[in-house]
Amino acid sequence: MENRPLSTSGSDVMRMSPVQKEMINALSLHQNFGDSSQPGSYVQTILVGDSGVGKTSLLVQFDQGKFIPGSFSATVGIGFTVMLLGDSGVGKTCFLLQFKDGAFLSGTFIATVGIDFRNKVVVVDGVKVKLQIWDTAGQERFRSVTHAYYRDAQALLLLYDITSKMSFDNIRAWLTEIHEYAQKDVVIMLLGNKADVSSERAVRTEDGASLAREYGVPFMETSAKTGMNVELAFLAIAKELKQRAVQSLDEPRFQIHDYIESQKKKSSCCAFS
Ligand SMILES: Nc1nc2c(ncn2[C@@H]2O[C@H](COP(=O)(O)OP(=O)(O)OP(=O)(O)O)[C@@H](O)[C@H]2O)c(=O)[nH]1
Ligand SMILES: [Mg+2]
Repeated sequence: MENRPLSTSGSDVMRMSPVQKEMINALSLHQNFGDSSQPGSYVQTILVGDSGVGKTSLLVQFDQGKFIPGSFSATVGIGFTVMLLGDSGVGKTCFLLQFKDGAFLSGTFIATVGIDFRNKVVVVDGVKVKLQIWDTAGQERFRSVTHAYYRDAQALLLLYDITSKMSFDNIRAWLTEIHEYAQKDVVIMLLGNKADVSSERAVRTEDGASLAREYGVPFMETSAKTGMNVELAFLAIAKELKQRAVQSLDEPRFQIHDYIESQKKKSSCCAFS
């Protein structure tokens, strides 16, 4: 397949062909997929074409209503699906919004119904990696809906709330469920969210770390409010998935545990330690 010179200009999207515009319309229809609590009602659309024709730009234009100019970097694979899991109220939706828009929604808590999704393109080692992030409802009554989506996820971010012992105690049940429904080689990361609320801490950092060690998954504490470690969690996942997709022999294997340990910010206070 031909590789075009590495440049794309803002006028590319301005000069969108009728076919491309039609695709945007079709994609919009797909996004309004109606009752998101119904498994199987999500329609997947795959953008195909030569490297450099503008597939990722088209997706970003559709998703964010803007064109990001700058140097072209090729996309790895057709994108990866990341699922957010954990009890209701641990902060999954806020975590996703912080990553996607850099914003935090404080105030009234609106529980997610069924499942929702957002796209984000991240650049990892000079290549674009598309993440489709599924935000699931933590409430028990939506559990069967979530089960239907597990098999399509390449990575799972499993969250608990450091101010809720119960959300931490339920992590074992979540992991059992994951082993039952998810792909065998799914990338899992355990996250102790709301690390900014140190005065109400109910789960020690060491307890999170030791549970993660027991299951052999990476761990860190995060805050959807301050943004602490939010981007790092997704970047580490993207790096791992990208490495799996295009592993070159001369490249040393990416070590997600080491990467996280070297990059993560620790929460400033820990009530029990
Ligand atoms: N202080 C603080 N509050 C947070 C944080 N993350 C989420 N919250 C608050 O916690 C509540 C629940 O957040 P959501 O993101 O809606 O929870 P959820 O996990 O999506 O819940 P479900 O959709 O029911 O599964 C909201 O009131 C948020 O404002 C955080 O990192 N720090
Ligand atoms: Mg939610």
